[in-house]
Amino acid sequence: MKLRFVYPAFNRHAEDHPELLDVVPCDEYFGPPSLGIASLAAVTPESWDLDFRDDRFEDVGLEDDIDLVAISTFTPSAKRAMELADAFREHGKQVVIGGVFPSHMPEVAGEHASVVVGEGDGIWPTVLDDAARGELLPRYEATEPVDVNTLPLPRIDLYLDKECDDYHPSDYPVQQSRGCPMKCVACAIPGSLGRRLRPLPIEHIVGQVEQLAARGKLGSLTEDTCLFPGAPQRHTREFVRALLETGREAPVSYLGTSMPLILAADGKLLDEMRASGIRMFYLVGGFDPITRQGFNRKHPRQRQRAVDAIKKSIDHGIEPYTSFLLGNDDDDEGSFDEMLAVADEAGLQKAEFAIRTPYPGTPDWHQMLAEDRILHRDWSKYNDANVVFQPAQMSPERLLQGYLDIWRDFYKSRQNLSKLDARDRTIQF
Ligand code: B12
Ligand code: SF4
Repeated sequence: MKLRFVYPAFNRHAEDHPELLDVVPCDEYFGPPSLGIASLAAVTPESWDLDFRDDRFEDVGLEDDIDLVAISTFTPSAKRAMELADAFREHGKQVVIGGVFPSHMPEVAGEHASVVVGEGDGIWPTVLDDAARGELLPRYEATEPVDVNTLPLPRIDLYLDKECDDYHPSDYPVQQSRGCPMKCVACAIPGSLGRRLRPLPIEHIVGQVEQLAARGKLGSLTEDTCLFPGAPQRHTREFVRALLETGREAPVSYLGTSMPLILAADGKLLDEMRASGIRMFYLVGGFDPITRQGFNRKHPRQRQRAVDAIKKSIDHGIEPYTSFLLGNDDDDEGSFDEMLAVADEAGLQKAEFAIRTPYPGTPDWHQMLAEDRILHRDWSKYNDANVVFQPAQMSPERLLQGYLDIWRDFYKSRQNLSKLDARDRTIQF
């Protein structure tokens, strides 16, 4: 039986706004897919002959002889995913779709394909058996959280083997855990990967890093949950010590976290991270009280905490690449300048700017729906580079203009970044 995984295309910031390429002195980063396909491929029985197509730069092969097409999508690629599902069905193929978007919008995705809701790994063999008999159900639901101790390493080779002149990411995601018990307003994870934080075994995380290092790649440590106080931080310390034991600079591009977690982190752990070779934090903004309130001149304490978090990271030798989310309800037209002022005061070198987007499955989505503030459901515009909701304190047009201006204004005084080496001057936008 033949199985084809498909990763649908979506627009990044610089594709929707090419003018950004003229004002940002960094190289734009064409990133890897999520680990969704690599994870499912790893639990696919050998009786299936599988391959993978990346719709962003290659033909998906509608005419090919395939028994099952498996599409993985998050919201920015959902429109394209559903178009592809329709096209494959028109060519007589069975199609199943999974990922963050179908997990939260099964009734929408279900008009185009069989849908898997939630973590796919556990239910995948059942889906494959049904497909082999030509009897796919309209919907599958992962009822039990996957036991992370049983997970094989993701088949990252499927992605690496696709690299070409136009597509050669330097890093690939490494998962340290599944699920999260928090309810951050802008986050879709508790809804798609479950509310229980399940750390992966240290050997598994090290194994993910090593299989990338063996192919000359870096791992991006994507889970902000790894710096939660208590057991998660201890788990991370153990992982960092395993990196230190190798005696070489860790093949890691960045560790994703947030300002409150940096402030709460044990300074010794940050030093050990730096010693192991972790050189950058990806500081996600807009999910926590500091970045939701710190830029409106009404919460001086939160503003100061933002400055302190960036400085603490710099003091420990770890570059705080910061993602600012624009358009929170507390933000007004003065917030753009406030963000720039905080960045300058704290000595920030690199940042990205994203427009708040109420993704389906997040508390933000439910709030916007209840307040009738969703402007449209063109999912291809749900990518942090367009305004899809009615902001509380400005017009959608003003928010979009503020987003374009702040990219320009932030990088105006940082044009020297273009002289850094490729690793240091590359950012994702
Ligand atoms: C790596 C990553 C990326 C990569 C890859 C994107 C992608 N396709 O997911 C890149 C760097 C491109 C990216 C970009 C963005 N990302 Co991102 N990203 C992640 C991250 C950190 C890890 C993804 C991952 O590997 N997860 C692990 C795998 C195993 O989980 P999974 O993909 O969900 O797959 C499981 C299930 O969903 C399911 N499944 C998945 N596919 C399929 C397919 C089939 C057929 C089946 C049966 C099942 C199935 O089974 C899998 C195994 O259990 C996640 C957070 C997270 N922890 O998941 C955010 C996340 C996916 N990103 C998110 C967002 C919002 C973005 C951005 C839009 C904004 C931003 N600032 O980050 C940008 C794009 C902006 C732009 N315009 O360029 C949101 C998505 C929200 C949503 N509702 O869609 C997430 C969930 C973060 C969050 N906290 O909410 N991201
Ligand atoms: S943003 Fe991080 S801490 Fe908040 S719910 Fe999502 S994964 Fe959990």
